[in-house]
Amino acid sequence: MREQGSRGLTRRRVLGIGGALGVMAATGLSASAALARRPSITGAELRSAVPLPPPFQVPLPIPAVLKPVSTSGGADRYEITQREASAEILPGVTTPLWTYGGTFPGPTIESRRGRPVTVTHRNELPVPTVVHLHGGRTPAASDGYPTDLVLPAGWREHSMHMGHGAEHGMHDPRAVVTELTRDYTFPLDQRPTLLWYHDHRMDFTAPAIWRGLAGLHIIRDDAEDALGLPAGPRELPLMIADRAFAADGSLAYPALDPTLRVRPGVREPYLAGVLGDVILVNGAPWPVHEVDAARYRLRILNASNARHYELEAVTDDGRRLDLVQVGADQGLLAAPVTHRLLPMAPAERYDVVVDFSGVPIGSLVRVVNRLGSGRTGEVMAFRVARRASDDSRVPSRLSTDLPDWRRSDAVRVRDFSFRAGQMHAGHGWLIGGLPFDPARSDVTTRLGDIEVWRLVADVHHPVHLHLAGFRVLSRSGRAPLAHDAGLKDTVSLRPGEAVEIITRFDGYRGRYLFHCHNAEHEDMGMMANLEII
Ligand SMILES: [Cu+2]
Repeated sequence: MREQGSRGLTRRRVLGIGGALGVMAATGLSASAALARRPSITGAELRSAVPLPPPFQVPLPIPAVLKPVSTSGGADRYEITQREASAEILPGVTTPLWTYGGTFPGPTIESRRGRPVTVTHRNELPVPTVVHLHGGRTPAASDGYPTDLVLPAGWREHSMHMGHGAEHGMHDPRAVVTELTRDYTFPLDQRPTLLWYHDHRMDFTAPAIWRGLAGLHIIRDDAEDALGLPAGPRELPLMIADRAFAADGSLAYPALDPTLRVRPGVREPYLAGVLGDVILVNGAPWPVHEVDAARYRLRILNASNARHYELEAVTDDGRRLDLVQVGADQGLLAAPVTHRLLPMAPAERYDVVVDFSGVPIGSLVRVVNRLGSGRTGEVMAFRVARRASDDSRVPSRLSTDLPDWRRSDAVRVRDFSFRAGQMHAGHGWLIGGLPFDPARSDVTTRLGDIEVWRLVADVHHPVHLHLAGFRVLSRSGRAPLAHDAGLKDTVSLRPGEAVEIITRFDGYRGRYLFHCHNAEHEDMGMMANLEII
């Protein structure tokens, strides 16, 4: 059955979604907002209980690049300890975090295409963890399947003592569980791009990322280096994430079990997603960064659990600067695409060049979020500090290796709905009417097969495939949007929309996942197995 697009959505059909409307009512959206063609927000916002700083005062931090512990044998080895740490995120406020290596974001790993990397993660946190390299073309054993837990010291004894050894995620016979450490090996035989690593533990991904378990991983190659894009201090990674702060300075999160040990889930008003009222970039609230009047390459990641953004770069005199997109989730576009407004769903990345050369010295360029209101309408600012020479360029041809799969290449077409529904007698988010079950095969495909998938949404769902990049073929029967260009690994399904994607399941055999990257939806069932044989 071909699903109707948003424009064909009748009132009767919208009401038929039922469960989703219940969720929206519970999250405080009015019925008219729920019935609107494009509700701009999926989720409910937490309010911080500490004073928030004025915008554009805190300098933009750049996450440190991690040094390998060894580079011998044609591979780089890294070590990261997952541990509790504190940071002063808001000026004068101490915030306890769960971190990779003591910082939020975690350290950035910089790699060359095709040069393998092994990261030894050591879990010194109080709960099990799982590391997933988002966007990585990674063998299944290192892809961070949600039940492939790394247990902290003493966890088994504690679980038996507490009598919940058979808790969620512990009854998957295929799970490969390790104690204290695990080596994750990434061949990185893939197009250069900005990846990110984050926690992916069964049932508890959303609160773990919220507490700080996220970092960047950049892959480069000679061809990209030769393009002449802005580089060095004029290439900036920007990890955007919203958070909220409790009165004691900790990160507020409406977990049913604040220890994140036993009972998953969030309190009812937040079932559609948890939003914060503070916008962090690289872990700093509404930061400011001093720039030359020159071109900059901004490598933007939306690392928020549930918040969508529509970004604009606005000058003091109200001009909107061009956002020249050179890359998508999975690397360089064929040719630049110029935007004024950049919609970003959770987990999407955009690689854009912004030219500050026409901006008066001493003035600000604010990055604003058109989907926000009040404080969430601001993201960060650039202060144009000085004139400077600029030998960077944006070539009209960026890459020639994008896959050009055609509909007629596909050996099969699959349909998946992403909708609210019932799970364990409570609220869930379902794919094809089912909540996630590690023991169930949802998709089995052969290595090398090309498939077309039709994805249909009730509310916003950013859908992510592990292992395979894909291209967007259509949105509700129409041509893709300008920002769908290139090779993606996460596509934003908008409310009521049907999106077709095409991909080739290439790389490795094994058990992978596809899921919604609204992290709360993901924890409430919206994942499915992808078995490549
Ligand atoms: Cu979702």
